[in-house]
Amino acid sequence: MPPNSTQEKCIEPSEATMEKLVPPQAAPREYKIVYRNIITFGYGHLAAMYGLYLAVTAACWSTIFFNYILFVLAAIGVTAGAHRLWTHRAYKAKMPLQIILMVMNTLAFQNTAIDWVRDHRMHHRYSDTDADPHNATRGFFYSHVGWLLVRKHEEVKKRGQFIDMSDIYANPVLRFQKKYALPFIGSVCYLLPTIIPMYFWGETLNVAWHMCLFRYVMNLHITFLVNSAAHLWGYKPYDEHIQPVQNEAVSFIAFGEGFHNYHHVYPWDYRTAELGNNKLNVSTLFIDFFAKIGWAYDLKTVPQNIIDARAERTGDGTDLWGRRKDN
Ligand code: ST9
Ligand code: ZN
Ligand code: ZN
Repeated sequence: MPPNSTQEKCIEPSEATMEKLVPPQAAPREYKIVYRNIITFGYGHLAAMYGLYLAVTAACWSTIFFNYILFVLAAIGVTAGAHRLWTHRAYKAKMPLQIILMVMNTLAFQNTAIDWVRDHRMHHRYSDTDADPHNATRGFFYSHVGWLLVRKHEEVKKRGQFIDMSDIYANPVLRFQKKYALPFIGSVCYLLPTIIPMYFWGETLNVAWHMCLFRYVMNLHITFLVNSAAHLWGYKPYDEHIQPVQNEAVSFIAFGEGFHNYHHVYPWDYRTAELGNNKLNVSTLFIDFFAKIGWAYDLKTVPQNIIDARAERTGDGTDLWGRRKDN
């Protein structure tokens, strides 16, 4: 019998149907290994370790300082850009700030921001299930880096079709980054950070290249810890029924992104934490600075009484620093 439109409708589940069916958590699956990624990640890690060795034994101070600045800029390009602005729309940014954040985000090369946002919106909608690209119920290694070494679970691809990405596909700054991904990311993340130390202060190619890779791999692993450690080890002051946790160590090294129990309860809060203005939340300070000069606006937060009531109702009895409230 030839297919007709009624049959096609039966085969293609609607968004409403998808929403009703909860994806399984870590159902048995066959991993399809992507050997290209094993090789590139393998090389990247060996080169980064050599970069660390050269940083200690051979690099100019200017090269070390330069890479540290790039590390900070790249991190904020992920936290304030891809994460808080583009994925969660937790604040709005004028065009000059969007361009600055896009360049900083390119420095971090975590795929294009468009693909990053798509995966991260899936992560929030289907947290810790097979439709979450880095499903932490599959353990530390999978949620940290393993998910980038295998083909994605079918649940991600199937349900991902229904994620609303219209705002992102319409964003000219992000379309530019995607359209020119190869030359643009190649230049901003690798080429310029290698050439600048050689040209301006006479660093060797060997040191400049390997320190560039060390900085890049550090940025990656710190980001990965939000997907792994901040879904596995910590406390849950806001909702004890979900897997994401508050992890202070991750917050400190990931520029304020380790208050992850809070973030999964209130993803639209631009601070990603109950208290934004503290030393662990450099990304919030960055956004606050641009709000002062008018380039960032409509910063969203959650009223304190709502946070307190929710913590009282569903939290595990700790405060935002992990201390038991009844002590
Ligand atoms: C990298 C990733 O950078 C980093 C992400 C980190 C995320 C962290 C989040 C943390 C929270 C925030 C905290 C920030 C803290 C920052 C602190 C900083 C110090 N929805 O992907 P493909 C479909 S890795 C809908 O190839 P495969 C779609 O049709 C480094 N649909 O899947 C797509 O086609 P198209 C650099 C989806 O083939 C098609 O599937 N990057 C979705 O299974 C194919 O997509 C690399 O090395 C979705 N979510 O391959 C590359 N996903 O795109 C690594 C897929 O045309 N990645 N579809 O629409 C890969 O090689 C591949 O993605 C793969 C899977 C092998 C992992
Ligand atoms: Zn998460
Ligand atoms: Zn998020």
